[in-house]
Amino acid sequence: MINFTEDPHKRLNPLTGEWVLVSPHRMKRPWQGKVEAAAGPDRPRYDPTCYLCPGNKRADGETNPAYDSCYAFTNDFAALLPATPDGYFNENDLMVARTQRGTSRVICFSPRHDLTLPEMALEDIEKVVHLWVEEFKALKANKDIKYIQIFENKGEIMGCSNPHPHGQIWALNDLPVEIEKEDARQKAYYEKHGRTLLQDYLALENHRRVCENEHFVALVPFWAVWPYETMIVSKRPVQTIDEFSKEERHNLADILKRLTTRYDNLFKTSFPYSAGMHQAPVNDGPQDGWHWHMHFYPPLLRSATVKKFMVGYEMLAGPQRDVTAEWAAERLQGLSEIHYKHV
Ligand code: H2U
Ligand code: ZN
Repeated sequence: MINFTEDPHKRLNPLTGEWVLVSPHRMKRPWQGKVEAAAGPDRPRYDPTCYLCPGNKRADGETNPAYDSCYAFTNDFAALLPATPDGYFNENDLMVARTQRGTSRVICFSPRHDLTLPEMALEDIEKVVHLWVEEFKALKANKDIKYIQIFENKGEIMGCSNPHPHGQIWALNDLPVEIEKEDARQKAYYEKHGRTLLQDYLALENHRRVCENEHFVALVPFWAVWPYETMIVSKRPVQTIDEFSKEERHNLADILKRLTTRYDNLFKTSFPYSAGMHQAPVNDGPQDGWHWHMHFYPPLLRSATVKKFMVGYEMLAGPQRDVTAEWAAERLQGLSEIHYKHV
């Protein structure tokens, strides 16, 4: 037996096989819980110096079209290049390297410089979902590509270079580290049980659901590391985003808007995070066990300005948290789905 609100314990992340140390008794420390709105100045609808705004020149000299919904282009400073030849290096299994090939796309969510996902109209978020699907399909058509990472890095605190609402897609000929872990765990679970790991987790998880609609659940996973970490999981065990029906895509836009609105309302600030989808590898045979989901990793702890740092024990030994996943879920459950700027 574990007293989850008293006993220090560790929790297993079944998707990665990693553990998080939870120290719930530390929640009894004096708690200020104050809401300091980080006073970011209101941004203009259009910024002539922004390289993502419609009609503006980018750093490499290209000009964005006068786009009026969402817009994708190949990253001018892509981390991966399409023509890198195969290369492998191994010195006594101690110095090992291999070349990586692929591409990187930038996705502008909106022509409006001043918006973010939660502030965008539902039908405009739906257009972003459709664009993700189109991009995914186009990237997958290249048989060299084995994995497609769709993500958003939001907020200065996350090192995001530009406040214009945007995300990225990196596609490459190999499986990244996090995907390798989830790939092995999900496939092993499926082999043993004949159902996906997340299908069975969803069936168990009632406590930590934040919000849901017909096709998706947003929840704080039992094994969350970041204070307000969440996941969006599809109710249907779909492997990749292009398998979603029109109705599911609409529902994905809905759950994205609702979850990110709750996030903004938590500290009455444009809530920073790194978020991204995890989905099955492509062009690499059957992927039974893979279940589409999206992770949100927000760094904020107590207010708009107090950030959690993964340092000390966490850097050297393993992740740790004080507030429990249940506590965080309860706070997120209690928030409005009307954006604080709109009330
Ligand atoms: P992040 O802020 O999430 O890093 O995304 C911005 C990306 O936009 C970044 O990867 C690219 C950067 O390389 N970029 C361009 O492709 N063209 C530009 O003119 C500036 C930035
Ligand atoms: Zn802009």
